[in-house]
Amino acid sequence: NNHSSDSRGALIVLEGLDRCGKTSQSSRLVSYLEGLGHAVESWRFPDRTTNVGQMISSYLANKSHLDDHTVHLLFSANRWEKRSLMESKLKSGTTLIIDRYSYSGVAFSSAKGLDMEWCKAPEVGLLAPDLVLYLEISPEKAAERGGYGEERYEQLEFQEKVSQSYKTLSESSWKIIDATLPIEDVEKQLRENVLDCLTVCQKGKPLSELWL
Ligand code: 2DT
Repeated sequence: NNHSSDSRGALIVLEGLDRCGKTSQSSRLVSYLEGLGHAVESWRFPDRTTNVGQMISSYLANKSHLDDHTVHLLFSANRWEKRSLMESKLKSGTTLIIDRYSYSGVAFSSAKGLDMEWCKAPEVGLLAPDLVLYLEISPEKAAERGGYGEERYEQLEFQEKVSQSYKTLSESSWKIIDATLPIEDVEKQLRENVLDCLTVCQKGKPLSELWL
């Protein structure tokens, strides 16, 4: 491993439908990287701990009602309020594993019928991920896993639309992982892709901004 202090951390994003396994895979990934001696943190969006995040959380719990455009901009603002911390962590060598990012923002809001270009606009200038790992699962299979909660969006018909939006949004650089494989196989593929990405970042790949 190259732990020279001048190499930056990598910005790694996990995306996918609800129940695709993102959250448990991201914590496994963080433990794995820690075990290898990397500086790494696990983040997630929405970050419900901020004031903006609390507004989002109450909306998701159906405790408040907000116009679709308004909540879209809150999700974006929730990323903007973490941007400078994100940049300083990365520059000081910490790798960030992020559970959902701008792609969730655009996929979920456009699934409600908002224009995709309009949805992308407030994300312009946020840091671009070095790697997007998409955990692919059909909405039907995800639903079979059970455990959809009570939150807004956790319904099959809506997840079908989100799945379509992700397809429209997906870029050739995304690593598409079959999320229906056994947990250990998914984990192995994630590890391989992440280690490759860390190498590229350590070699001096510059940080860039959305929307690429
Ligand atoms: P979690 O269940 O992962 O906490 O997500 N969402 C998320 C959006 O609609 N826009 C966004 O920008 C982000 C990051 C996805 C809560 C829900 O919020 C949705 C599921």
